[in-house]
Parts: sequence; structure tokens; C-alpha cells
Amino acid sequence: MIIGGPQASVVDVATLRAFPCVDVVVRGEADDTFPRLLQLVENRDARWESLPGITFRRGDRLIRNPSGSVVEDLDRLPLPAFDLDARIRSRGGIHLEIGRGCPFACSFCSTNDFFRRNFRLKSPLRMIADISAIKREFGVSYFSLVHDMYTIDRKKVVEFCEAILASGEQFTWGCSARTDCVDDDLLALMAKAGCTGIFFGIETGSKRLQQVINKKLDLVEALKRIECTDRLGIHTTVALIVGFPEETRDDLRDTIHFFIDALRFDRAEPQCSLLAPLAATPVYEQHKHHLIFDDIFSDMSHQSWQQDPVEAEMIKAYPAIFPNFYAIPTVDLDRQYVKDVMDFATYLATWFRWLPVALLQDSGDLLIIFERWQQWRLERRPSETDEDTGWTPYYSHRRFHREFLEFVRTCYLTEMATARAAVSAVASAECVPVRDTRTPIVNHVEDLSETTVPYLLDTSVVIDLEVDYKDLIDSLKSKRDLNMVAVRDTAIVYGTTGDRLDTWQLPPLSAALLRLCDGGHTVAEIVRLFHPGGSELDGIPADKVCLFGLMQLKEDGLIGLSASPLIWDEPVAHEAALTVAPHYSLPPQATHTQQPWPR
Ligand code: B12
Ligand code: SF4
Repeated sequence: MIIGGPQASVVDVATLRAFPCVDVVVRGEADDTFPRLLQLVENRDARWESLPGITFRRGDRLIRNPSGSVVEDLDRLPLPAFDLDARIRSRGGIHLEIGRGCPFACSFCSTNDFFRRNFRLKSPLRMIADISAIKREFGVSYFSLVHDMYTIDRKKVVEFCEAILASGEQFTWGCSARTDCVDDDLLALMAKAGCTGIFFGIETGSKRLQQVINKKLDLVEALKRIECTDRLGIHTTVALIVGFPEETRDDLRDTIHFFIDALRFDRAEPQCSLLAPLAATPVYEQHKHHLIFDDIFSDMSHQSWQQDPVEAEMIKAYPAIFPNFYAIPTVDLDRQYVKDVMDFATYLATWFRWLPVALLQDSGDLLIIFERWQQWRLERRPSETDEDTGWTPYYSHRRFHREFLEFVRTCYLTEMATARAAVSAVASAECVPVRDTRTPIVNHVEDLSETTVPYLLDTSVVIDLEVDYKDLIDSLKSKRDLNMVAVRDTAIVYGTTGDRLDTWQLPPLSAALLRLCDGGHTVAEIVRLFHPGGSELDGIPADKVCLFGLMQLKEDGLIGLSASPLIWDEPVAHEAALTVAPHYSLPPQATHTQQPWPR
């Protein structure tokens, strides 16, 4: 049995000692070593000592040969046998390796050392030839370009983008980058050349920890780059880590605030993981004698799976082989607290869109809100019976959405809010009333006449607010004072088309009209109700305004038309008692550890 890869390579001796079934570990890049080893096996040649880069068992002895060299010229490597992937056409894209090696030395990272910090790239011509061939053969048009830090050499990225543009090939791609290794001009060129997704490892929102973990990003500049990618239409994964051993409450708060800040951008998807001490990383080497194995683990390694008890026993028996399933103690913080804060922020961003941003902007401290929320929940818990949420975090359940909205209404808005009207409007906007589940009998017609009956389509939900929603969202995006948001009665509509959810703010007249489209009134009746005096509105006869407005609502897909009043077979259910969360974003998924995959 031969094993290899980034994990086995650095725990080779321990693995061979612990698992007698393993015969050989191939360390590091195996492109040349592995075929040579197979050749030795095939030829029954026992001179394995001559093969660099392997650790193997000979009788009772373990032999560790010197390390092999890295592949300097990646252009000489063949493409993976993509044809062996039976589902390649339906994956929506593929991962394609374009280079190896990052010269930086972040304390938690395993890949810099694995590829010996030796930055290499395939040539632009090779990359484009590969992409064209894969596109032609498998119909794939999205390429997640695999390189931990693609944009190290600006000139090479420019070369690649220009070669794509010159080739006339149509495809989209994503890559990984540091925010300090891209600039606005480069990002613009990348967008023009088809880049639709970038993975930005920010790691921590704390200026102090940026130095401690040796990432050394300027966080103000980092946000500017995220803002620029958003403007250019590029999606970003904004990756953060909590649970560093030196992390203090202030550091944690800064990271959570960075996470929430990223939500201001429509195309940024923040994600947060607990630190996983990967074998052979500096952070592991420094803390390997104090690792903890308990229920508070990083989903970096577990991928949100439920840990198999047999595997758990194996992990417990061999900490030196599986340290990534362990944790390093946090000196200043309770680890359960760190995990809860992380889950809280992650799922706030999953269940809501603007509420977390509004709460941060209004309060200036999300940790204080978290603590008050925990206390509020604890006070109510004795009356709760259905506390069990299985093995997934409480926050991932819809119950959290419902309870948190209740907390905002009954506790946050009364005790803590400074811009009450604005926060209350966001909370209302993000608590969509349940649609009527009954199906009415509709006598469907296309044309609007005096006798037709307009009705609100069940793909639209109207919500009344007391502040100008557009002004509110603009204020959240640009961090303007929420107390300055214009106060006026407005209505917003959520419209669903397929799996998309759009929001519109209706002009006051359209909102008034829409409310009259209840499936019980004819157009003639609506005209009368709309403007009882029958006079003019801005010099235009009121009935014309009304008819035009109805036509517009029909064109916008918000209302349908029936030849007769709608008939419901059951009485009206207990309206508005229930709430349902609009699905703003998907729960965190394993693929989000890489660049955003096209939806
Ligand atoms: C692309 C990628 C993914 C993709 C994989 C998609 C795909 N089908 O290819 C996705 C998004 C699915 C993914 C998921 C995960 N990933 Co990932 N991923 C990567 C990434 C960026 C590139 C992998 C790659 O192709 N590298 C290029 C090739 C050439 O290098 P290589 O894979 O190391 O292979 C060489 C050698 O290692 C060796 N080798 C590899 N395998 C074998 C096997 C044998 C028998 C032999 C002899 C040799 C050998 O030979 C190869 C050629 O030289 C790496 C980081 C990196 N730059 O490598 C992380 C990385 C491998 N992923 C990592 C992790 C943690 C995960 C997840 C657990 C994350 C998560 N929480 O969801 C999951 C696990 C998925 C799973 N089920 O195993 C870690 C592993 C850390 C560690 N030390 O173990 C890495 C190193 C990133 C990191 N530093 O954190 N990942
Ligand atoms: S985290 Fe990114 S920048 Fe840091 S060493 Fe690893 S690959 Fe390089």
C-alpha cells in the first residue's frame, strides 16, 4: 500500500509505525517519484534506497530516503485523465492545476512548505491550450485554476489575461490570491479576461494577529480590494479563521466585524473556520504538546460531517498523525465561546442579508449583541422543549432565524438600538410573512379590461416599511448614520423567479395599487377605490394613472389577471402568525473553501 499527498508526506514515519498495512509513503511532489517507484515494483527491483522522496518499510526497519526535487518545469506534465471522471460534464466546471508554491510563510499554512516555497506557473500558452482542449472535449467552460497564490507575479498574470483575450476563447475562471498581491488595474484586466471568482485568504480581522500569524495584510487595503472585485462583478470568498492560540476578545471581535463588513458587498461571501493545526505547520510545531481533542473541532477537517466513532478512536490514538482534528488551547478565550460566536456570525449571514450589517453598524459591537442574545435565550429556555438540534449547530436551524428575529424585536430594539426605525425596518424586511398556502380558482386572462380582476401572484410578497428601503440599504453599504435614513411609508416586494430572489422598492402609488389587487376587486372598482375623487394626479386623469400602474405591475410580473373574482375553497388561515425566512444565501459548503463556484 502506497500513500502520498500533503498530509502523509509530513507524518510519514509516524504513519508507517502506526499502520503496518502501509508499505510506502511518497513524500512531496510525486509526479516523477511515483512512476519510478511503480517501475521498481514492476521490475521486482529492490534497490528502493536509490529513489529520493520515499519512506518505506524493509523488514522491521523504516528507511527514509532524502527528499526528491520539485518539478521545475510544469509544462512538461501531462493533463490529468479527466476522461475518467464520468460526471465531468455535469460539474459546472473543473479544477485545473496551473502552478505550485507560495513564497509566504503564514504560520497555519501547510502548502507553502509542501511545495518548498518555490513559486512556479505553467506558461500562458500551455494553460490556454489545456483550457481549449478541455472545453472542446468535455464542454466545460468554468475553470477553477489551482494555485495557492496565483497572483504573486503580476507580469505573468497580465500575460495570461492578454493571451486569453488574444485567443478569443470564451470561458470563465477563478483563482486564489492575497489582497496585497492584486491591484485595481490588475483586477479590472482579470475581470475582462473572464475571471469571475477569487478566493481571498484574509484569515484574521485583527491588525495585531496579522503580524502574529505572519500573514501581514493591511486590512484597510484588503477591504478596498474586496470592494473593487465586487464593483467589477467578480465574486469573492473572504476566508477567516478564529481560535488562534494568542487570540484575545478584541482580536475575535475584529475578525467577526470583518466577516460582517464583507456582507456589505453583494458578491463577497465571507466564511469562518476554527483553526485546524495542520501537521508540520509553524503553529502546530509550537503547540503540538498541548493539543486538545474534544467536541469543539474545526470543520476545516471534518467538512461538517458527523465524526465516525471508529475514526474518532483512531484520531485519539494518534495525535501526531491527525493533529488537524485537534485544537490548540486559546489562552484568553473560552473555546466554546469562540465556536459559538463563529457559528452565530456564520448563520446570521446565512439566514439574513442586511440584518447582521445593520446590527453591527447600529451597535458597533457584535460580541455585545451576541452575549445579550445568549442571555435572552437562556432566560427563555426553561419553557422550551425542543432544544435538541442533533449534531448540527443550533444556529443552522430555522428556529434560530425565528428566535433571533423575536430577540431583535423584543429585546434589541427596546434595550439597545440607537437607530430604532432603521433596524426595525431591516428586521421587518427580513421576516417575510408566509404566503397563503391555499390555491384559489383563477379564471386566467391576458388583457386588462374594466371587468378583469387583478391579483397578487404567489411568487411576490409585499412588505410595508416605515423607512425608505433604498436609502436604508445605501446607508448600510456606505456605513452612513442610520439615524439619517429617510422616514416615510414604503413598500418592498420580494419576487422569486426560479431560485432567484429579487427585491424592489415600489413607488408609493404602485404600492397603494398593489394592495388593492386582492383578487376580489375588478379593475373598475380598483380605479374608484384608488382615487375616490376621480380628479387628476400631476395633471393626468386618475383613472389613466391607475390603469397604467396596473399594466406596469402586470408587466413586472407582480400581478396576474382573472376574468372573475378568485375563489378560495377554505377560509383564510391564521395570517401573518407564521414567518418564513427568505433564502438569501446557501449554508456554508465544502466547496466554499475554494473560489466561489458559479451558481
Ligand atoms: C483543489 C483543492 C480542493 C478541491 C479538490 C477538487 C478536486 N477534485 O481536485 C476541493 C474544494 C473539493 C477541496 C476540498 C477539501 N480540501 Co482541498 N485543496 C485543494 C488544493 C487547493 C489543490 C489540490 C491540488 O490539486 N494540488 C495540486 C497537486 C499537484 O498537488 P497535490 O494534490 O498535493 O498532489 C501532489 C502530491 O501531493 C502527490 N500526491 C497526492 N496524492 C497522492 C496520492 C498518492 C498515492 C501518491 C503516491 C502521491 C500523491 O502527488 C501529486 C503530484 O505531485 C489544495 C492546496 C494545494 N495547493 O495543493 C487544498 C488542500 C489539499 N485541501 C485541504 C483541505 C483541508 C480540504 C478539505 C478538508 C477542506 C474542507 N474543510 O472542506 C476538503 C477535503 C476534501 C476531501 N474529501 O478530501 C488541505 C489539506 C491539508 C492537509 N495538510 O491535509 C490543502 C493542502 C489546503 C490547505 N493548506 O489547507 N480541496
Ligand atoms: S496562506 Fe496563502 S499566502 Fe500564506 S503561505 Fe499559505 S498559500 Fe501562501
